[in-house]
Amino acid sequence: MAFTEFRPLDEKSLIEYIKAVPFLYSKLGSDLKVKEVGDGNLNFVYIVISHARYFVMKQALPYMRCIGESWSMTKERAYFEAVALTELGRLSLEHVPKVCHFDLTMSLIGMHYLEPPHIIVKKGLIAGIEYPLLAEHVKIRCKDTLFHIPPLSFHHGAQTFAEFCGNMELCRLTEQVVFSDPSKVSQYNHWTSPYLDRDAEALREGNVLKLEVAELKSKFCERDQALLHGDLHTSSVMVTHESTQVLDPDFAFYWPMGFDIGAFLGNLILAFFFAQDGHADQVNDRKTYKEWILRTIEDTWNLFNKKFIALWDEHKDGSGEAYLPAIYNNPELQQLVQKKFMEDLFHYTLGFGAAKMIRRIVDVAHVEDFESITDASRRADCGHRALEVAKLLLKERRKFHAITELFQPFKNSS
Ligand code: ADP
Ligand code: SR1
Repeated sequence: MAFTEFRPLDEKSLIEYIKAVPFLYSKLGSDLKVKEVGDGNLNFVYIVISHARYFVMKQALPYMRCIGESWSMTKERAYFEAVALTELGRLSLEHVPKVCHFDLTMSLIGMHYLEPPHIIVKKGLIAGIEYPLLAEHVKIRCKDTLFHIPPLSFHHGAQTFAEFCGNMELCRLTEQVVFSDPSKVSQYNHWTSPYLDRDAEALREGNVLKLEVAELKSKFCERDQALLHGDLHTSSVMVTHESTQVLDPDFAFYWPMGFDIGAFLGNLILAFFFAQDGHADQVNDRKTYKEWILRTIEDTWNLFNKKFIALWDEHKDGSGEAYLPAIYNNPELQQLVQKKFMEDLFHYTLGFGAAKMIRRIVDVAHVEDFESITDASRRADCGHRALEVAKLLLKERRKFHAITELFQPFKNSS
């Protein structure tokens, strides 16, 4: 069977495809089993098992998996995911699965299989598993990919930048679902009704909130600061106790860097409320686990902050344009500049994180931590409390100077 035109694959036709592609056939042979395991919002993911090895094939169809054909979406997203996996993998080799095959016509990526016990972080959080190296690894991955921005060091090329400008449809989608849909009536918005009806209405009516969201959205649209993953939530990361792997960067684009760190921290804050309060029972009140989540949130930011400054110091006489040594080579001024830069980044991180929390409670794409709480009133109670915290972060974020200040009230009450 020739695969010269796009066609959606299934478990059977993927085997035909592999047999028809010499590189894959030589690696995997013909005695194959295939299982579709996709659980994300957008794409289809197949685990291919041959006697010799496991492999992953991921196909983008011209619509969104979680909605169906009524929400069409470019299948070219697979191209940007493949380029982003390669580029982000080049910057942070140990934390990204390797791409081994890409077929533009079929919108199909072949990549290394992350073998068990790798598990999606979100599922680990629901199960109450601690990952001692998670904050350290996310810090490494973030500093590897985020430090290389023009003002500080010239590492990303104009060609890569130009390439990602083609990923406009997914940019628009992010602008819509993160920054606009929660503030208005939108076709696919949903929440735990009737419990959260009033909360959803408050989001649509709050002028102060809308002002803050407008500022964040402008910043998001205007600032091409660094190549981001673009969707760095806790379902985009697979972990074991020793390994942390970031996958699924089909939303990759040049955006303000606080959007990636904010997404990760925002999702951990959601887990603090949902996965823990919503899933606690008489056997396990999850108190110790909640403490670990808070520690991971604090460590992720603090370790990243420290490493970022260290890299900046190391490169202060380098090719970065914004802080020329001839002007800023004075330790006191250098410190002031760094403090201002990091504080600004911190405030945007909190703002973006809060916007991401809100959208997961009221827009089209919810999170498993939340959805898996079967009791609606309990789920709504967690959602309500998470929304209150997200709104506070949106409005008051500039008053916080350290991440430890954020969680003081929860440390006393958790
Ligand atoms: P989507 O783009 O639809 O969000 P994901 O990239 O998140 O899809 O993948 C969906 C699921 O497939 C993940 O939750 C994970 O369980 C599995 N998966 C994806 N890539 C790999 C991989 N390289 N190794 C093992 N499992 C994977
Ligand atoms: C309709 S929005 C679908 C969502 O799924 C992806 O994981 C992104 O988070 C996107 O916003």
